[in-house]
Amino acid sequence: MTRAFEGLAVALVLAVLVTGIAAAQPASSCCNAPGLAPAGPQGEPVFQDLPKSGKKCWIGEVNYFIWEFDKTPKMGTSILIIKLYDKDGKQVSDLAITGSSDMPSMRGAHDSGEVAFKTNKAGSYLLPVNVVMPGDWEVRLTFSRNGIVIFRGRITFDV
Ligand SMILES: [Cu+2]
Repeated sequence: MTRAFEGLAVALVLAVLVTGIAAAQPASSCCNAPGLAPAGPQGEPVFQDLPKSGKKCWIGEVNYFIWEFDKTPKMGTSILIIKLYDKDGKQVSDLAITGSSDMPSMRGAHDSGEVAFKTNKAGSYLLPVNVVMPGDWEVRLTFSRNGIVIFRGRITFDV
């Protein structure tokens, strides 16, 4: 086999692998990615739309979580609460979660930056979200295990 031909063969195998991964992970699907955090065409992180408050969001097959606000978000500070569970339904807190809030329609104007959730005694994750203007809001969530991002999702709401 010539060197050029070997290179082509490797490229083909890689293309098949990448296509296979992409097919298994439709960008529109939520919470069933098998522990992978997909990236967009430029390598930018992709935040999957999360189901409604109170619904299970699976992270691969190992964990799921449920999100809710302490009260319906309005002007001022609301607390975003995430309860993380293992596959058997036992509440756990062994992942690191960060959140960043902003208004998608005026991206960057109220960007909170990436802030780590804190856990309370019960092991629930808490993040204050500061709503400073009526309109469309988004919180982007990043879940990591041992410093490696395993899931990204986004919550949207209107105030
Ligand atoms: Cu605004």
